[in-house]
Amino acid sequence: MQFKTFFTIVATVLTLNAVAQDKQKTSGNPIFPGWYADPDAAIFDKTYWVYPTYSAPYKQQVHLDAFSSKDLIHWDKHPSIVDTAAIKWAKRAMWAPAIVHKGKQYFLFFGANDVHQGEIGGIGVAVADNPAGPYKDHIGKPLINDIVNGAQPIDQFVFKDKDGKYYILYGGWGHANIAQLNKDFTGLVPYADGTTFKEITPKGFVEGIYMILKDNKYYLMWSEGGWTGPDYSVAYAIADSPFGPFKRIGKILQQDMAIATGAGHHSLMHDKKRDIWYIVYHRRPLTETEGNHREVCIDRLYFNADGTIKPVKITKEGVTEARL
Ligand code: FUB
Repeated sequence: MQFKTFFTIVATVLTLNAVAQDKQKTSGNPIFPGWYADPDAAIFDKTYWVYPTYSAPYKQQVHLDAFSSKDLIHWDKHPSIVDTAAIKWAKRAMWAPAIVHKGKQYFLFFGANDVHQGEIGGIGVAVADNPAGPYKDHIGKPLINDIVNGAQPIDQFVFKDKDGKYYILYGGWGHANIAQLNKDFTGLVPYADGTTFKEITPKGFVEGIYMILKDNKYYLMWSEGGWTGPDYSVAYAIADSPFGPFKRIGKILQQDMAIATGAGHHSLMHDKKRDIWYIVYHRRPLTETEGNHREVCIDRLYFNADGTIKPVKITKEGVTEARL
């Protein structure tokens, strides 16, 4: 064999190897197998965590799983971190968890029972000593049971403000409320005017509320459209206070007919060291039309220089390996 031919073969093999290795170094989408939705993502110590809804018929939604990763590529499943055996009042439809690490404990807020007025259910809170649980019922009853301001008590998000106060933002059926949590998350603290709930519903809001504080601005995000359909999506607003007013700016996440439909109900992770923002969300493969066939995916989220959010490009590749 001529030296030139040998050199070409070696170079080709090395290139193919490099390409293969590069391929391995992206998460791919979905990031873990199975039908899951409404992911709440968090970083605890040097580990990424995702807490999704188990996406199945309501009567089969009697538990929640969690997933963890050290590198965004390999994800470990933590099965049944909480279930209806641990939460006696929850019978079905355990939905959309929201995780909070406070002190030495982890609090997992969730919705249960697809509650309607006069029924038992709504938003509950469970507690554990580590992020993988097992979680126990924190108060033995729903934290928010009633329909207030037309908001179904589901899809909560817990936001820590810069003054250290914790707020619970929540709501389905097109209405969003904000209430202040007490210090040990066993109840709500009325505002100075004597009310406990303030409605903050922005135009287009359906469910799946989320908030971040960035550069002293409050970014409110939410899902629009119907979760079983292709046009489910995420929009946002920016305000100077967690109470708004929230004027809708535009969509940040939606279907891409070349990739997937029904992209919505998201959460964010911020890698502070690298200043990288990740959006974790669910979407439906192009091959599927069944409402519950939803998968958890990850992509990058970017801000413009003026603080607005660029529309997310949803991908098949996901994100690159990143150890914390
Ligand atoms: O997964 C159950 C429900 O679907 C959630 O609570 C909604 O936000 C929608 O994603």
